[in-house]
Amino acid sequence: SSMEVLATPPSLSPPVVLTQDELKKIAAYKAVEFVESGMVLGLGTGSTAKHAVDRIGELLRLGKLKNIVGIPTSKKTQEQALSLGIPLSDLDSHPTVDLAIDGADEVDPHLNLVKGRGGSLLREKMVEGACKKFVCIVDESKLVNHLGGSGLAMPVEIVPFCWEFTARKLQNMFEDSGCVAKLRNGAKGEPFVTDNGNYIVDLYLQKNMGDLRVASDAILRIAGVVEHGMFLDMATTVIVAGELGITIKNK
Ligand code: ABF
Repeated sequence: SSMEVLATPPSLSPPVVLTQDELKKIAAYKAVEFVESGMVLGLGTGSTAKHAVDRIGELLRLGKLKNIVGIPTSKKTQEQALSLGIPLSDLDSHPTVDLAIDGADEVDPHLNLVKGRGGSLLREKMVEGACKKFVCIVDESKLVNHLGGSGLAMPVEIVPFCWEFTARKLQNMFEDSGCVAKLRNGAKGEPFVTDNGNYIVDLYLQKNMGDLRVASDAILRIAGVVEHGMFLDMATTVIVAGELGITIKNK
């Protein structure tokens, strides 16, 4: 007897389930379609942005992109870009950036972001604040209704000097939201140190912090605070990769 091979009707074929990393890569590759030769590019940090930087390196190597100048948002991305042969510069030499591509930890319906769980929020905010276009790339798990309401951290970069004093001020400022401020630790339990030699305090909130602009201004008025991870009104486009496809949201 011979074996009969039956073609499975498409409607009965099992759904292809993409991993979170595959979704990140899909969003990243889509964003790189916005890159043109000659651009000054902000290069993001994190596992999603890493795919975009890899892709930019690949297109340069293939000669499909030319004359790119990359502005990295962290030492880690700087190393990655150097290993890919992407020419690099900085904001001192290139104060205007054409396009930045970077990930996020949370995205709200107004395209406001929480960033900084990867620890690079200060350089990201400087570079992305200098961009004509900032394309944020995420998988659908990053979508939230309210920033900081997901029980996850709202990161704040602070100077190491008397960090407990600054952390306490932050916690007290948001006590109505049930805020607990925790110093972020590195792999060996020592304080995590940012690329800029600072510490990070993660704010864990039980309720969202109300008006984000008011919260942002209040945090920045504390003297020991360097910057926080709320990126309000900065993303011009958010590319979301989900199981059902890609969604592009524009400001
Ligand atoms: C950077 O990387 C950070 O702003 C953010 O904290 C993080 C997101 O990482 P991933 O893409 O790995 O989720 O974009």
